[in-house]
Amino acid sequence: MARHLITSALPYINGIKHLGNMVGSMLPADVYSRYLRQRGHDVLYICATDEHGTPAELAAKEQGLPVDEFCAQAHDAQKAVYDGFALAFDYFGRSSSAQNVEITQHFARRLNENGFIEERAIRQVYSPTDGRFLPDRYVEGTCPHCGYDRARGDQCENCTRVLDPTDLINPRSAISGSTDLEVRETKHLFLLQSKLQHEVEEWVSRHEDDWPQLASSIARKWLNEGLHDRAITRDLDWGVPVPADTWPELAAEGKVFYVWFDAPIEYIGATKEWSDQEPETRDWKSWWYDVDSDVRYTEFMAKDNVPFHTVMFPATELGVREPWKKVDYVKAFNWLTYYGGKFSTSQKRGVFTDQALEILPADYWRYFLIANAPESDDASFTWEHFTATVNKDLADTLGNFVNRVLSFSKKRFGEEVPAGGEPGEAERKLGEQIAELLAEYETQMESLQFRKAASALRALWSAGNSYLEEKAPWLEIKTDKDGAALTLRTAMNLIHLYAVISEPFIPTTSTAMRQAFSLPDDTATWVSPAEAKSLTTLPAGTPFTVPPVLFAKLTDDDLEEYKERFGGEPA
Ligand code: B3M
Ligand code: ZN
Repeated sequence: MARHLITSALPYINGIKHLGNMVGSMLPADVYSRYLRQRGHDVLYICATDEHGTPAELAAKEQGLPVDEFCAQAHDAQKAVYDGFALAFDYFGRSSSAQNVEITQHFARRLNENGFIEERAIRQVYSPTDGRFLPDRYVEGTCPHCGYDRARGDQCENCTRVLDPTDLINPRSAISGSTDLEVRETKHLFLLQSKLQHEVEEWVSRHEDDWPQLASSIARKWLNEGLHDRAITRDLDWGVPVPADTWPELAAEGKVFYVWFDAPIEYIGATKEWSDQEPETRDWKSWWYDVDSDVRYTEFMAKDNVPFHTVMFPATELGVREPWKKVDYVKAFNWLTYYGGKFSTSQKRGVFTDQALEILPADYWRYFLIANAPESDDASFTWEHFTATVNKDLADTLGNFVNRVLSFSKKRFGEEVPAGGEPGEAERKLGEQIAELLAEYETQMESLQFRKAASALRALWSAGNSYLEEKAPWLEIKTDKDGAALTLRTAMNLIHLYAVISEPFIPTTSTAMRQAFSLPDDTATWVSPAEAKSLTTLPAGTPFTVPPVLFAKLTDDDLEEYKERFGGEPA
């Protein structure tokens, strides 16, 4: 079996993320990782907080903390939320780790030896009021491309174009708001991406046919515009230091690498953090170095991160001239909007992941978000849609089925899977339908089509409901007790099957469903369509308990309360 390396875009350290961040990177990566692990693959799912750069410094300043202390606390706070969402990372690291510093500096030295780094004097925005240079997000102003008036010096949030602080119209300091800015000369390292254009183009053309359209079209657009040489160092206190052995003068001036230079390298750095904890059993290099076809590498990210992952990071990896693993598949997402407007961390609008968990357990969110993932287009979050989906799919179709079947059977047959009856035409038809839908579910999961996978899962749950309605064991029992036992036993087999196959979406509920049955040696992590067909995994006589209601039905009052708290209209 192939080994699967999986990463999701590293969340910036600057604050708790909103639901849009969750659905565009970490959650689908977790669903996919869980699925592959269940299918018996060797999976390594790595993520980390992205701790350098101006976002970290600005957020620390806002909280009045030294930046290292701020990062340590904010890392733990984010990790706690991800645990709450049941994200099963193999490792969740920190880009400020010693491992990342080491590998980032190594990459820079190698790029330099290979002639892809050059020292250049550039003109940079300097603020006399703040007494410092203002890189990246330290400058805000109007985007020269789309006119958005809160564009940041590194990228315009509105049109996603990557910017240079000197591009901004009417620039102002993000620290003091001062518009008294000047441009001064300073020395920085440049990555000569223009020299790597052809190699990157050649590499992209070998992969883009496999990538989703969203990823390949963005990569193409960037390549067509031509790769520009980019400054990869900054005048900041916090970051990976420029190594003094190679650039003594810049190191003495305290220059650090640009956050987008070291952040993707942290995918490797975090793997080394993981491996350093148990070096006897975990080998980071066997995932990253000289392993081309042995490892399949899938990255998850929102569309604004695509240029960095399809073009710039590959350019870095190519320029290093060492056999570092490059991405095989880029799963990119559009935006999840909040009532058609933007979710925004910097403007604190929408539902944040910690707040979401205060309201309802993770499985409600996991299912809703993946079932409505912004895959082919942007998708809009509304409370109306959320509560309707929870009620229909989770409370009615799945939860109610489980409770109805188990409570009724317990009442009429006691606390063991009932014996009696022989499977007939209805069970044969059901088995075939289940096998077919399960095969469809597997196909969609394997092709990372999350919405379609969710539809297939929902259809599997619905098939159980249709069967139950058709057989109506609550009527059957009056005339044919064995028939009712068969129906309930078959339905319980479906519940066990649902427990296994729904795990990637709703892991906590799946565990509760599976634990309802005391099935000896219940260790199978997956059920193949052929096995599922017979619907006899769970034999008569298996003891069971009725779990508490799996999904609460949300009321009109709940809906009103959510809208009141978060605002239920476009911004
Ligand atoms: N932290 C941007 C973001 O969270 C950035 C991703 C880094 S991935 C190497 O959207
Ligand atoms: Zn713009």
